[in-house]
Amino acid sequence: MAELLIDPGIIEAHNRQEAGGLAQDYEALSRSLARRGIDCEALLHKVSALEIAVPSWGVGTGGTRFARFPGPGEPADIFDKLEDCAVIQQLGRATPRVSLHFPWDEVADMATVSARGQELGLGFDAVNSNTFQDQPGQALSYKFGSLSHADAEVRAQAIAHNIDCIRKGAVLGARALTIWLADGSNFAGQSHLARAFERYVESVSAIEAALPDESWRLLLEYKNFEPAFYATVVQDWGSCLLAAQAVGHRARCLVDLGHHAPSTNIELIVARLISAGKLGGFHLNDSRFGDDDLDAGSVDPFRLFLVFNELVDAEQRQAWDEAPALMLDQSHNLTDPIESLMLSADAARRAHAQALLVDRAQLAELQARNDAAMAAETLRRAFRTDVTPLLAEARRRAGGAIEPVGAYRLSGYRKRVAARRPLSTGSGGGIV
Ligand code: RM4
Ligand code: MN
Ligand code: MN
Repeated sequence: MAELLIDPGIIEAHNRQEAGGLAQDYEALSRSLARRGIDCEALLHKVSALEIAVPSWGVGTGGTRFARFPGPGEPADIFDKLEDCAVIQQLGRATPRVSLHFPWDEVADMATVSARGQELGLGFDAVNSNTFQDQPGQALSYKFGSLSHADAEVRAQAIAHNIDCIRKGAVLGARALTIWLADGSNFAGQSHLARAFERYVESVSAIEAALPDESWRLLLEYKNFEPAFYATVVQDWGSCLLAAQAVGHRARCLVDLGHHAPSTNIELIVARLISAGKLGGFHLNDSRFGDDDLDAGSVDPFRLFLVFNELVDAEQRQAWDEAPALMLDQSHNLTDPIESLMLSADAARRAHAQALLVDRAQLAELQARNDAAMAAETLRRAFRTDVTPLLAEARRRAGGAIEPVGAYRLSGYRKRVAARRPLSTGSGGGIV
């Protein structure tokens, strides 16, 4: 039995208040779905099975390049972070695993982290490396790059760090390493565009060779810009796909929703990566301009739905050998991170449920007849369905809160941890 950080009595009291209304709403939704030939209970089971990993770095308060405004009771280390993640899971029941970032989550003995995760009922998802910052005492600087650096010694140092992350991940029971590369240039001519990419692929191949076994995955991120402003080495899904294909079958692409230019058709990229057998995972978040790292579904829920629509379609066509890993990657500058992460997990499940509601047989027919209006309407009809009672009922049955933010506020958790966690400082910019 996992250690529970929120008194179950509080969740029960909260649920008692909400249960009557939920029962009515769930019943009404079941009836209206039945009229469309959809079994609400079957849908609930599918939705309950969707798991999303929480980023360890997401439970701290983020910031912009200009400032950071710390919140009360911020986690000071990975053990505090795990506690916050356990609260998210206890109330929301959609996020049973945590994704760690090194060296941010460094401890002397990784087995202690694994043991604490077990006590809290949490597992571990992909581990993340960090060669976008210099660490105190580091021999060589990453100022001019890491895995693609012109100097072989810097590349060797960055490769060694990634291999060390794999070792740590193995202790935690993780099965993937995610690499996001900040390498790039700010000026035309600063770096040789083709050679930098070749060096990156060579470095990633060396890391791939160090994966413990066949079940491990190497998830490669791409990002259109920032911190490099002229040319980023892995700037888009095309470069990412080329790299993943060159490195081998354990290397896959990871789509971070915030790593595209505004108005990019992300679901089309998702479809292409599925066709190529190279869709490895997601970093879910939302954005209006760049890598804004806002809560998933908070800016454009229709886009999130369209991404999940491709996933459900691929699943039903059996178009992949394995489903992509779903992880959140957000930075919370204004909100309580626990609340934002619970809301984002809910947004992901909502988009998934809506995508499961698409009448695919009808859609295929309409597409074959080139009935653009009704094909679009078929998608929108699914998107417009309010599945809130279904998501709440899934949580309730799993022992979570009908309305997680309400129950969380009732619990006073943030105030409790603020009393014992040291206040963090406000200086410095945020994470990238
Ligand atoms: C990057 C990227 C990575 C994340 C860092 C903190 O923009 O999204 O996934 O590890 O930010
Ligand atoms: Mn990311
Ligand atoms: Mn990012």
